Amino acid sequence: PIEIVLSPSPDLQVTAITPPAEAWPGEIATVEWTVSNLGAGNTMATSWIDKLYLSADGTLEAHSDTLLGASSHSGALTPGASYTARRSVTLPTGISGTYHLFVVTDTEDQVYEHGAEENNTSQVAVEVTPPPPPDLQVSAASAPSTGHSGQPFQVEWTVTNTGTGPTPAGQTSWSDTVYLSADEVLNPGSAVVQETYNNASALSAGEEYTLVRSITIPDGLSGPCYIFVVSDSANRVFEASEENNTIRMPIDVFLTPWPDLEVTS
Ligand SMILES: [Ca+2]
Ligand SMILES: [Ca+2]
Ligand SMILES: [Ca+2]
Ligand SMILES: [Ca+2]
Repeated sequence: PIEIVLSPSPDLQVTAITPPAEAWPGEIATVEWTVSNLGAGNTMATSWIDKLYLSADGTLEAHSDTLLGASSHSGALTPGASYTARRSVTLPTGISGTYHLFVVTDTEDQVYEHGAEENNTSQVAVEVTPPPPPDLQVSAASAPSTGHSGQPFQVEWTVTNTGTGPTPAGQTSWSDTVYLSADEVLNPGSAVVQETYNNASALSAGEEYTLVRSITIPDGLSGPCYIFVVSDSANRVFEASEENNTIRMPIDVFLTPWPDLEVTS
């Protein structure tokens, strides 16, 4: 009689999941997971797919839960061997509370695991919390202390996110406005110059950008004036403080003499 012996089968399992250190709605989060072959045989297939899902409850429903990402693994696994993969995913916006992060290995069943196909899913709980707010401030600015009517001058300013969180993924564009005014206190309505510029970049906590722009003083203006630089002047970004976005610099403006025209011939 011929005895048919099944060759030993592999058994893939997700043996560890490291949830993101910070899970903020709408932001990028990094997940790490380990897949081990706990069976007695090699995987015959040398590549397969792992998928990451986010579920509001402890039951994975692949058709309705959020697919965060899919990762392709390549390389066979011998018995007892494992690999650790890492992937950055974007969490859905507008969620908060306890969620369940599921990792499923060999989602397309490329690896034959004789009788051990049902244990390929693991999960960890993830606490999704609102991110700490950013705080935009004009942390430095420079401009000449004197200027002349009708002439340009350069203003340079640095915007720093002094808050504890990033500018949110949905609030990456804002504007900075430079005003020139005779008023000591900013009153946009009476400013003689108002120029608005797009931010240079979104800012993580502690990051900054610097802009340099040329402003032209109106003809006929003279006297002590002030340059105001206001970051996020249209208030597009929700911040820890909205009251600290303005910096003021004095500038003495002199009338430019009319050119002295002479008939030379
Ligand atoms: Ca398995
Ligand atoms: Ca399988
Ligand atoms: Ca601010
Ligand atoms: Ca703001």
